[in-house]
Amino acid sequence: NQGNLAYSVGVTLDRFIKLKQSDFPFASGELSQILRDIALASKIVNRETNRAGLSNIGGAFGQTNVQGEEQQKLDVIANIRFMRALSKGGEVCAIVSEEEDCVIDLQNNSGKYVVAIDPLDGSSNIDVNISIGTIFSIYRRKTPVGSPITTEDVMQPGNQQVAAGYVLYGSSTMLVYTTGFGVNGFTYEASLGEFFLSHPSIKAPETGKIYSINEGLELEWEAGVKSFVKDCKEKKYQSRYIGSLVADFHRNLLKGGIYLYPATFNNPSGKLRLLYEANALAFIIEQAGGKASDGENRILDIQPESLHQRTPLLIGSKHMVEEAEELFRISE
Ligand code: AHM
Ligand code: MG
Repeated sequence: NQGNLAYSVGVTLDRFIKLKQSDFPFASGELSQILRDIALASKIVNRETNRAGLSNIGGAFGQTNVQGEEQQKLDVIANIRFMRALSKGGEVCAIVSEEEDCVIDLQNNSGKYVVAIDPLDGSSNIDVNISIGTIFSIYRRKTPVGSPITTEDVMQPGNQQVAAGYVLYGSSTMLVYTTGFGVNGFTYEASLGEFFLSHPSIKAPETGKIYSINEGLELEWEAGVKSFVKDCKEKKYQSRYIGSLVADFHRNLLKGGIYLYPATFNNPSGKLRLLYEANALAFIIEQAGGKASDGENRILDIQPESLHQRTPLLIGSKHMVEEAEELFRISE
């Protein structure tokens, strides 16, 4: 097993990032530094997550975030940790976060990179010890270094990402990322405080037998979604839905499957956010050989128009996403 071999050889995330820096012809090490900063913050969030039940920091905080959803205290903590990690290094000029209404302009005009992040996704699962995750996208700014940031720097389509990744706080904590040269996964060894390469060159199975969708919304689905899910049932596929995007995505990435959060009658753009949820996972799935679509268009080609824009999302094994798109088309 290639994964175990790499693990026993003991390639740490830091070493791996360093080794891979040569993938970028003019790399100055800044992108690598951002990845290391994110990894460090995720170790702290991992520690807080593991202690959530003990230190009385789980549970509603009595505040709502920008989308009017209940904000858990751990969301706030995770947001603070990642903001701190990203603002201290000097490489980043602006941050978009699920937990922040507006763009965070770090007033650091010499920073080359923009980061979009969902610091802690799947927050309804925090209190019940179910997997949660962090999702991040990194872009190079469009305007010249030294000038103030503009909307153009922040509102880039996903196809402009230079790196993206997620951290899964699950039965093991994992960090999975891509810089556009394949996808690699690292498992956290808590006693050593290090992420080790455990899943080199992840490839998404071209097809699978798992479908993940919130079936409680069936009465709100359009005909195409109904017919795709019916087809999955006729083929006796497995239904698996955690309600944590990172966890559902990660399982389907490794085992083969599809995750759907489609448009519904009440939410014609679905639920998930383009900038800091869909884009990162779309970049990763494509790098692993899979597909991500809004039912019609490639997620990575959608031009964002607002910071917290939502998009329907179909993501996972290539053939399954294509099949869903086809059924959506003919059911219109
Ligand atoms: P959040 O950003 O408020 O945590 O919401 C995003 C989450 C995803 O992790 C998950 O896939 C989805 O919402 C589940 O939504 P639903 O409960 O409607 O099925
Ligand atoms: Mg989220």
